[in-house]
Amino acid sequence: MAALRLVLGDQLSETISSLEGVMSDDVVLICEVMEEASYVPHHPKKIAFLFAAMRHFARALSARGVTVCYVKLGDPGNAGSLTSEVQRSIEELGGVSRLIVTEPGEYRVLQMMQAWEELLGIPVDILADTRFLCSHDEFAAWAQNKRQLRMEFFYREMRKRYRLLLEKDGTPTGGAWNFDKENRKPPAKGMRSPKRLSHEKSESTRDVLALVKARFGDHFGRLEPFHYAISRKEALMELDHFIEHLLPTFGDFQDAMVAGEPYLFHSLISSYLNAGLLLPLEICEKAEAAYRSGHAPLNAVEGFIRQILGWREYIRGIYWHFMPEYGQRNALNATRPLPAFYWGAETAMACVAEAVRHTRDHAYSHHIQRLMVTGNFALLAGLDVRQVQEWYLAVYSDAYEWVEMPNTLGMALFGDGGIVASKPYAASGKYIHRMSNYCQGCRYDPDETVGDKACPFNALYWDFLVRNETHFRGNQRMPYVFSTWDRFGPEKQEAIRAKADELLETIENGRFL
Ligand code: FAD
Ligand code: DLZ
Ligand code: SF4
Repeated sequence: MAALRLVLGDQLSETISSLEGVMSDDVVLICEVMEEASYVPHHPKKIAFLFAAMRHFARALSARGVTVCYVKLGDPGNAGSLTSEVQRSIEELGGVSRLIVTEPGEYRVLQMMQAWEELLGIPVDILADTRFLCSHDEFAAWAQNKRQLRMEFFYREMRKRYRLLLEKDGTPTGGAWNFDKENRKPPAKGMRSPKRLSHEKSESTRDVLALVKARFGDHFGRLEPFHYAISRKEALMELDHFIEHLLPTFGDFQDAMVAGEPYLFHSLISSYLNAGLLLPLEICEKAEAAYRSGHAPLNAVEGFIRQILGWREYIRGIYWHFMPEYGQRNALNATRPLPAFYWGAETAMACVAEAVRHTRDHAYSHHIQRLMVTGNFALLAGLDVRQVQEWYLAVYSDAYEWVEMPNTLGMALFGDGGIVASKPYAASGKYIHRMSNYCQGCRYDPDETVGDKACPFNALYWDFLVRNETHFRGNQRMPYVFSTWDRFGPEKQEAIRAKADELLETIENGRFL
């Protein structure tokens, strides 16, 4: 036999580098293993989605004539980890001359792979993941000699390189690189999101659901109803549905939050894209075509392309550029234990309860809920950066460390000291009030800072800034924040800080908030 080719659960693309030039006597190994399914307590929907998609992908490869060795979680002899399954396959198949893999999405797994050549006694080729649009070397070349890394400038380079929304003379379509001024409107009254697709479950998916219920039913999150796409065909249907029905409104309400509406106008493609069922360039090209044909406005299409070509590639670049040191950072020394309401315990904060409920039910919440509700609360309350990261990595079906860590540690928690974000995404209840209708149904009042009915985000916001004054007072992007605080005067300042102390104590003691 020529080669054993390992394909991981988030590498389900027929064009993945590890499958390039696959020969008739090669064997492709895909395995469900307990180690990957439990290194954090993944949401049951995330595990079910991946296992169902892995099984479907294996069948599609077999139908193409590729020899696939698929190991199910419950197979007798399943040795439980990627390393032990690779080892077992090599022993059982006999005559394996080399192992071919595509680099993984997590440093933890890369370290594992780097030890394989010595352990297995055969050559191990770890190939680049060419599904991404910016390689590690290209990112390093861009980052070199820059005092500050800023996504906006990275994104412009990527637009030029891929000629997306670019005119023949090299200028950006519409005369600007960024149309965010036109985006980010508060929700319109009574706003509802169009109906989403729901995919028929095959017998194989039903088997997976039974397996996940039996083995991971105790993890946080609801397994059913399960509507996820699990094949490339279904993922493309999701993408097309988004482009046809939602993209035109995507920009306007990108930052809006509405009670009872988990998805609004977001695309819901991150799980499919990160697992390999969709590819980033095809998504951007379809979005651009929607603009060129007059179907969607430029502010929406540019905003959407920026998320994928800009933010997604930039975030991945940051992860690999700064790991492993990045993972050790905790710039604001945040160590307070994660309150139980992140794992579904009751809270009177309507915005947090809503975001956690969406997360529990769908293994999804949209960007502004992740950043400005659960992330913002964690930032303001100084919650332990490792516990917060573990939560984000476990509960979202699109979460792998390469994308979760810079978003959580860097963007939401400012824990990387300002690599991803030039200022903290800290906001009081007033922001949530402006961008959502959550406060209408809340026990707390977003206009109050002290007193029994005061929105907890308010006192915590000021306390966060003052606690971390040495980091932020001189920040040029926060010019008026500290002058406002200074104008409050000692009495008001004291009352706010006393309220914040009371809130932090409530959190620490696990009392109801
Ligand atoms: P849309 O809003 O429709 O956006 C379109 C696409 O753009 C997304 O599918 C995604 O591929 C990409 N995108 C948008 N923003 C980002 C970003 N900041 N980083 C990377 N890609 C982006 N995204 C993940 O894919 N996995 C994660 O584990 C993850 N963890 C996050 C943790 C925190 C604290 C925050 C603030 C953000 C996180 N994000 C993560 C980014 C973003 O919230 C999700 O990509 C998005 O909510 C997915 O939903 P969607 O597909 O409907 O996205
Ligand atoms: C997330 C995940 C889960 C739940 N299970 C598996 C699995 O059983 N087998 C597998 O190959 N991959 C799984 N994954 C995805 C891996 O954790 C992912 O490939 C690494 O974290 C690298 O990104
Ligand atoms: Fe959230 Fe405060 Fe509004 Fe309640 S009042 S929903 S806690 S922002």
